Amino acid sequence: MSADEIERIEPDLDGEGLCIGIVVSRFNEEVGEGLLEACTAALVKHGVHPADICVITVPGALEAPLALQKMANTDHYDALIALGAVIRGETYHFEIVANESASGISAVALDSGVPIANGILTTENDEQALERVPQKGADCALAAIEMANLMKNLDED
Ligand code: INI
Repeated sequence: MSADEIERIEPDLDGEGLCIGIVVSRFNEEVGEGLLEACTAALVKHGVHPADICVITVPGALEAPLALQKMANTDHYDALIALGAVIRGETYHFEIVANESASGISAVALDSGVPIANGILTTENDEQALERVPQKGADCALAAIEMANLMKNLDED
């Protein structure tokens, strides 16, 4: 067997025709809105039509999994994105919020089969969160597009 017989599916970052749902936590609103701006700019830059993007907001990161589950179950979205921030600060239940929201988001993706890019930052303070906003927002857009195209590609086989 020669190496060129091995099938390899390359990342496809063309967002044309994809429907993307975004859930934003309002708990740390400045961070959430910054992530949303960076994320939607990257989605559009990669070909996603603005009319194919739906944004909803939830009070906090703990509410994100249920909203994502509802969106996933519509069968309308090719990928979903969760945005927000869990900031340690003075919050004694930081670990609970951070861990439960992350595991809830993973569970929704695995149960529904709809890919979810997790852009819920977990940081020590506001400064760290704001610093990560532009990169994380754009990274989530690309992860959502790549995974949506990968799922479509694997479904075709
Ligand atoms: N929600 C967040 O999105 N980020 C946080 O930092 C946070 N802290 O620190 O508590 C937070 N808590 C709220 C939580 O997500 C729920 O909205 C709340 O418990 C009501 O269910």
